[in-house]
Amino acid sequence: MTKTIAELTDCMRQKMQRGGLNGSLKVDLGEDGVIFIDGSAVSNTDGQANCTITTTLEMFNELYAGRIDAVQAHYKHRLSIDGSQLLATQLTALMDDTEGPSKRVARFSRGADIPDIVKALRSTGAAVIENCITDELADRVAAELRPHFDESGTAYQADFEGYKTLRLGEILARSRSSSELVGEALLLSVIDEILLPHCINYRIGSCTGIEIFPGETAQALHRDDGIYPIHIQGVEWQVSAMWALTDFTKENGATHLLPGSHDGPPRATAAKSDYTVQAEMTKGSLLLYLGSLLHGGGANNSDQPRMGLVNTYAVGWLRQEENHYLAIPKEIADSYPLRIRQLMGYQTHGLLGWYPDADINM
Ligand SMILES: O=C(O)CCC(=O)C(=O)O
Ligand SMILES: [Fe+2]
Repeated sequence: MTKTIAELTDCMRQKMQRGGLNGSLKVDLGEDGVIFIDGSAVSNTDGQANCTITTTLEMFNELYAGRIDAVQAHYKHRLSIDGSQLLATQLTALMDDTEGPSKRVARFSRGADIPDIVKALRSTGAAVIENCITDELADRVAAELRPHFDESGTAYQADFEGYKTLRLGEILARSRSSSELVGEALLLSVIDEILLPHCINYRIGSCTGIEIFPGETAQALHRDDGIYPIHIQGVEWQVSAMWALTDFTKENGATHLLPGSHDGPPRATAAKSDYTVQAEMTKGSLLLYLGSLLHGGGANNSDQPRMGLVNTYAVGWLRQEENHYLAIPKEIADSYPLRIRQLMGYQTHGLLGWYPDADINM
C-alpha cells in the first residue's frame, strides 16, 4: 500500500530515533512536497541540505519498503542524488527494519575445505581467503597493470567510481599474469558450487583494476548484480572476487560489506547504525562476495594507494558486463589456455553463443 507523505514523514521520524544522519538530507518529492531530515529531526520544511534525493512519492515508497535499492533506482533514472552519497546510503540503511544475521565475515586459509567456504558465503554473503596467492604473483600483476593505470586509469572517473580512483578494464589484454587470478583453482571450485546449480557453465562478467588513492571518499553501497533488471530469490547470478594487490586496511579503503544483505526479498539493507564491516586483508588475499550483497569501496584516509583486481563471475546465460570479444583482441584471446578462453566467453551455453567452432561449443 502506498503511504502518503505525512505517513512517510511519521515513519522517518520513528526510524531516525535510532541515531539519525551525520548531516542534513532532503527528499524532494516534487508536487508532493519534501521530507527534510537534519540529524534525527524530521520535518516537511524545505531548505538547503548536504544531500538532496529527487524522486517521486511512488519510488520513495518502493525504497522505503525495500523493494528497490537507491543505486538500482538511480540506474533506472527514477531517482537522482545531489551532494553526499554517503548520507543517501545512511538513509537507506536506517530505513531498514531488520537486524543483520551476523556482522562477521568468515576468514579462511588456502587449505580450508571448499564446503566450509561455500557455507560461509551462502550464510553471510562474503568470505575472505587469506594469502590465496603469493606476494610475488600479486606484485607481478600490479606491475603489469601499473603503466596502464598511469596511462588510462582516469577514463572511468564519475560519482559512483570516484574521482581519486583509477580504474582499468580490458585486463586480460593488459596483464597476462592476471589470467592466473581469473582461473585460480580454489576460487573456481567455490564459484562452481554457487553458480553451477543455475547454469551449464559460467564466465567472467567484468574484470576491473581498481586503485583507490589517498583522499578518496567511500563509494555508495550497491549490489554488483544491480546491473541486471531483475533478481530471482534463491538464484545467485554473480560472485565477485576481489584480489588484494596491496594490503587492504581500514585506513586505505578496504571494501565495506553488509553481511546478511544478500538475496531477499525485500532487497533492503540488513543493518543498523554502525552498519558495515570492512574486509581487511593482506596482499595476495581474496575477498569473495555474492552479487546480491551490499558493498562498496572504502575511503582512503592513508597516504598510500590501495590496489585491487575484482573479477565477477556470472551464470553463462547472462550477458557479460564487459564485452570481452571487443575488449580483448582476438589474437591475445587465442593465446590463452582453453579454460581462460572459456571464462572470457568463448564457450556456448547450450545454444546460446553458438558459433561454428567445434572447440568451444559444449
Ligand atoms: O574497490 C572496492 O573495494 C569495491 C569496488 C566496487 O564494489 C565496485 O566498483 O563495484
Ligand atoms: Fe561493486
